[in-house]
Amino acid sequence: FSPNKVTVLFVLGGPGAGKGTQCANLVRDYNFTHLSAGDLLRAEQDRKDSEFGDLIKSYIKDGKIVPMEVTVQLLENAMKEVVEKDKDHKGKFLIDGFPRKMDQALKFEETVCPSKFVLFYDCPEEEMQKRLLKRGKTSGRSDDNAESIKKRFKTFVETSMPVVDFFQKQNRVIKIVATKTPDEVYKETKEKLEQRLG
Ligand code: UP5
Ligand code: MG
Repeated sequence: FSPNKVTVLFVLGGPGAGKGTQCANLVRDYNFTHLSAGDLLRAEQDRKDSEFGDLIKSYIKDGKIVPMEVTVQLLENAMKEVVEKDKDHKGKFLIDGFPRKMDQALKFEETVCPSKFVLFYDCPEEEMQKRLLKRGKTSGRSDDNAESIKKRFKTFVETSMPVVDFFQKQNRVIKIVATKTPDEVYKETKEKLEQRLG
């Protein structure tokens, strides 16, 4: 993927910060293709002949980061598939929930494509926990329970925040308050995004 031809935005934020919710809005209004690393991993985990199924299952339940080779490959394949299927694709991608470890960030930007910038949804743990426990009643996600949520938060603080800080030092982060209503969060997203995209 040539950086002149594609626009990749990373979408980061703690578990339950609202990444997926806001990506859906951006897809509707800006014609991005949304790729959630977590969704791709869950799909791979459920694929019958996947050699990584069991590994992914245990990493997700423990809130740990699946070895980067797996995730980077899934993302790259998904991007290629989209572009091959749609000859008019403008190359606009939202990469949601990735990169959440430094090695992934470096690997992706080196071997796939650099991102233009990062949308970072900032939300306190208390609020994220409330949302995830509520969703857990119906989501069927193996990691939407108190024990896994605690582990996801720990991984986020120790492993994923350093990635946000890394991009922040390069002035590539758009930080958005994620505690308000989804509509209000989206309003701030739009305003800041348009400022940045010019
Ligand atoms: N909600 C959303 N916005 C709200 C708002 N403003 N006010 C009130 N409620 C709001 O939202 C979560 C819930 O909150 C929903 O019920 C929503 O209605 C409500 P959502 O938009 O789904 O938030 P999101 O940030 O997308 O939360 P998600 O649970 O998807 O975050 P995670 O980052 O934990 O999950 P992800 O799927 O990205 O990753 C899961 C696991 O996969 C990781 O823990 C890890 O084990 C693995 N993984 C890797 O190993 N490598 C990767 O690169 C990526 C993932
Ligand atoms: Mg999500």
